[in-house]
Amino acid sequence: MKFKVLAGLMIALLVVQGKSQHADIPPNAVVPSPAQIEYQKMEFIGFIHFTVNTFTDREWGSGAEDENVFNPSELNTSQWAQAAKEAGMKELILTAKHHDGFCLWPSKYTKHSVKYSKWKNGNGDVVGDFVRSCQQAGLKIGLYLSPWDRNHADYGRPAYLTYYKNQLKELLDVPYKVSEIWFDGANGGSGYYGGANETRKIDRKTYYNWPSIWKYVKAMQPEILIFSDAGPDIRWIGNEHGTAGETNWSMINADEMTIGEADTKYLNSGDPNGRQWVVGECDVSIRPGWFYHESQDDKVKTPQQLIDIYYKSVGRNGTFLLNLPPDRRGLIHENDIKSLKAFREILNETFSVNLAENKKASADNVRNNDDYFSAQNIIDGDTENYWAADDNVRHVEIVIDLGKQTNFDRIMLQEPIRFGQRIAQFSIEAMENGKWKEIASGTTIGYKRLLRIKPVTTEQVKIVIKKANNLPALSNFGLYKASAREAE
Ligand code: FUL
Repeated sequence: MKFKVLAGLMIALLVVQGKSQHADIPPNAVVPSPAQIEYQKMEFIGFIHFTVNTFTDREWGSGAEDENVFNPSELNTSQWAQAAKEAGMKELILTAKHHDGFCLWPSKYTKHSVKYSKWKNGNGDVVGDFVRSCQQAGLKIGLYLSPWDRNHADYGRPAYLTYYKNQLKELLDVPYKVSEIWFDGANGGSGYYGGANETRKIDRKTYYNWPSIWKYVKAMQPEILIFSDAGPDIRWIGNEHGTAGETNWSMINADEMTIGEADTKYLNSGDPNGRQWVVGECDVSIRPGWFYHESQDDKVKTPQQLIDIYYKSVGRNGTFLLNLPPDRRGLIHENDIKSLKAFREILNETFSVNLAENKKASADNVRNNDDYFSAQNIIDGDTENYWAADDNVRHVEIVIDLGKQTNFDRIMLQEPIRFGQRIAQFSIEAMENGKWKEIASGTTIGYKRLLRIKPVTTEQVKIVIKKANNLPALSNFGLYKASAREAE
């Protein structure tokens, strides 16, 4: 009896609030975790490559570097965080330890760290400073701890794994949230190895026992997302140019892969039949190298090059991870900041006005003919609600009436990925002289798809969904006019 009264009250409350209850669409078998959805929504994040290499002018340190070479003159992690924030990045990932083994925090387990350098007389802690600066700027925190360690005497033997786990504990068993941990695929080979100066090969399949490391990491940071060639949460996109495939599924069969021996083509496009949701992350440096080299001061990517990468990463269902390597002062160089700023301005100019917003949308199929799934949902400025089709429908046309002749050259589509990734083929048409004409086409959409086309002027646009692995759904659609500066 009590239950009935309570249920009645709850229904009354929903009615008063003007809400009705609807069953959402049935999800696919493979869907992202809430943390993976949050991750994709960030779109743009940053990498900081900084270590002894910055001072020795190398990309991979040998492990034999004298700790004293690490001596930034004006290190300011707030400057990094500020630059990242102003550029619209939502997270920063720092190389706490790169392949050379030098630790940017005073690790208890080695003498190869900031503690044994001249910098701040051994009292400095770059990781600590970095964490505080990210927190102050409202950025999520990510850490890179190279599995390969060219300094450590035990690398290649079981004892090194104890060392590696101890380091993970130092970095992750902390009272704040670490959002991402980066496990690089480069592994084994020549190194200093405590003076042995030899080549050490490891068995990539077994040496690290990755599943046990992942478990260890998640016990300390339950919501952390783990990056590697093979996930389990975030996958490498298969190249270091920051570009996802034109077709990019968020699913792969990660459980069949070996970290460090990945099939880069497979990673680049994902797998429509993949059993795990493993988001693609598109990493690239703003300079030719991952570490700062003075000789590359005039080789910083232009704002236009960065924009191009944005379309090929975020615009292809990936996350854009851009590296900003601090210089020997410990600051992100002026040239990099200048390019980054212009990149953000151009993006803002292009995407500030959605020319389709609040126009009229109608679909030839709306699930249950219910307004909850109305086509209008894709252009109402709300990215959470969505349009969806009936169970057996795979081909749908949605017409957007813009009300007047409108000129645009950028198109944006989004799927409500919490239900899985569904659409496999689509095209966009425009009404020209009383006839529909195809102006763009694509395969996957996923979290976000951006298309660049030649300028079109029309009053009506049509989205044609041609193939999907389940009933199709869309959460957002946009038409934009690119900033003239995109082409500078
Ligand atoms: C690679 C590393 O070998 C590079 O030095 C860099 O850290 C890049 C992001 O990943 O595998």
